[in-house]
Amino acid sequence: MGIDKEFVMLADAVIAGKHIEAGDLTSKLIDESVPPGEILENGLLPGMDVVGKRFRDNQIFLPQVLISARAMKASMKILEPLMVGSGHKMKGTALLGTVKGDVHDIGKNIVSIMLQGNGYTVIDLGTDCTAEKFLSGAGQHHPDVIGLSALLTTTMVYMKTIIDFLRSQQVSIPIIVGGAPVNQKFADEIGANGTARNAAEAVELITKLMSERKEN
Ligand code: B12
Repeated sequence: MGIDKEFVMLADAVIAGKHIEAGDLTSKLIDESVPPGEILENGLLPGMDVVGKRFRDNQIFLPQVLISARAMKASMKILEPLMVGSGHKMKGTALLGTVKGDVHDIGKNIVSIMLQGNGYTVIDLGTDCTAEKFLSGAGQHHPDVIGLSALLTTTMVYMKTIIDFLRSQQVSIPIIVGGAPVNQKFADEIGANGTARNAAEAVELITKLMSERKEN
């Protein structure tokens, strides 16, 4: 069977929320030496994209989205160790979390995996994170960058609260923001040090911010 057909089958498994099938297809593609990044880009993300559009158009409802998310996560669990790699010198530490009131974590987890795959250490605070949680995470782990994720227009506004709070507590490291509703204009308005539309761009942004910090 052609790889393209298998990508379509994987996307379909995510759309239908078949987590066992999604896991099996992912393992099969790995066995066929397909790079994990391609499995993510060509199978999982297109599947989740369809889910998002159907949810937006009221063709499916929350339970279906949840089982699709579970299928996506079953596959990501297999891809993650392969994408993260090991043994090489770490470039820096990123502290990531989804902001208060928001439980969406698939995108943040992909950013985390891509960063780790590119030699960064990631401290993941999880979802529904308050400003205080980011402050204590920063104090404990001394990250080089903090990344805030939000998927809801109602929770993205809390990003400004977090940034203002961290700055008031003398946390001066770069803070970046991301998630589907976030754009450059919003990032500028709330005083973030940058934003990225996807995980690959997030890695580029963080690498750029790190090299700027080293220069100063
Ligand atoms: C899956 C999903 C869910 C799942 C989440 C499961 C999970 N564990 O994450 C569940 C079912 C729980 C859910 C719940 C809800 N959801 Co929902 N959900 C989605 C859906 C379909 C996909 C999101 C996703 O995972 N996308 C795939 C990932 C890979 O993309 P991403 O998150 O954008 O991440 C990428 C970039 O944004 C970026 N990025 C992400 N984070 C960061 C961070 C940094 C620092 C950087 C630099 C970059 C970056 O890189 C990522 C990787 O490339 C979206 C639709 C959509 N198209 O976005 C709706 C969506 C986000 N949900 C929506 C809604 C309304 C809800 C609910 C309020 C529904 C309800 N009535 O209860 C609840 C809210 C729960 C809560 N309090 O958070 C709306 C939001 C509308 C709005 N404008 O606010 C959306 C847009 C659907 C819609 N069109 O109506 N949801």
